[in-house]
Amino acid sequence: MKKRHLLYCFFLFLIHPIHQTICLADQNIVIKSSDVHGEHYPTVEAVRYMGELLSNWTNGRITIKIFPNGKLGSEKDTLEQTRQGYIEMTRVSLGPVGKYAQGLNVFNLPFIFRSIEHMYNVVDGEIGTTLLLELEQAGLIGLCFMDSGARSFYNSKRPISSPEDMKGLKFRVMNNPIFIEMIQAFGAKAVSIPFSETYKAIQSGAVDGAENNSPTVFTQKHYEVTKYFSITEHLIVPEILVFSKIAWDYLPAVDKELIKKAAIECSIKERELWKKKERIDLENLKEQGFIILDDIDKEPFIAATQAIREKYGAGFKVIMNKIEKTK
Ligand code: BDP
Repeated sequence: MKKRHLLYCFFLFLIHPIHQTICLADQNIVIKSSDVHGEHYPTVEAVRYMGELLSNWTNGRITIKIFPNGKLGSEKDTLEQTRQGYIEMTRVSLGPVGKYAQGLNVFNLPFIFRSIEHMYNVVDGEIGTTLLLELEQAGLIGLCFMDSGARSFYNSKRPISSPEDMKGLKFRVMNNPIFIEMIQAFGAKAVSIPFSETYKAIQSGAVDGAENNSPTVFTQKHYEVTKYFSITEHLIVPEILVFSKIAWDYLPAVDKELIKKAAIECSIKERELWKKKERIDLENLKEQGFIILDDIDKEPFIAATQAIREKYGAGFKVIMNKIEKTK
């Protein structure tokens, strides 16, 4: 019985994809990496650049194979696949990562960051670096943060200038209870729907709108099924690149260092690309006749979400204070 069990384990080891990628391929390492965005989105371009760097530095020994457009599934799914070692890497929003790391989850709180610069200073500084380590107990290695701008509401029904305008509307959010509670705090309804199903959900009337940044609204063509974009900037949720801990533990120290170094270059590249894309896509949306309200008074939105920051920040007072004090 014991022997049979051992044989079975050995069989599982042989068929495990990590073993095939990292051990059997003659030292060649192919990092499979997933993204829900398309080929030319800043996050995808930046990970492609990371792959080019790794390949150049190692004479083609380490490469990245990107699966864009959500080919490997939703962010919730690819995070699980990464945790279990079926893929080596995934680029996701920090939103769905929140459930694996409660400290890191404070970055998902509405109005936690005062500006994009504030977010950069927090995530690139001691707080971000320390909190990334929290992911290890969930089977993930946090490699770097990228820019995703700020998220704002768009919908098919009416212009929104205050939380009152949101009453009775239903919005799609990412997979994290914080976002559901946030919408409820504004007096509206929320439902978590995978990214790839958002267009259809709005089109069919299952929801009235969603919230995101202009590059996403433009590239996913959500402007075709909505009309009003209110620049509330209620969330500044960074993107994150995570590696599978199972795969990571197979790697020699020298390769881990190369991957970490390339990930830093990747995040620098993404931030450059992002700035341009954000500006261009806001213009693109205007050209499509999208109605953009950019003179919103944010105070009522900030006040309505105070209880959520208190609730989720309760166990993390030191972090919350440090974030506030960061310039
Ligand atoms: C986009 C993020 C992407 C998320 C998506 C969403 O880049 O990672 O999946 O929002 O709302 O801004 O699900």
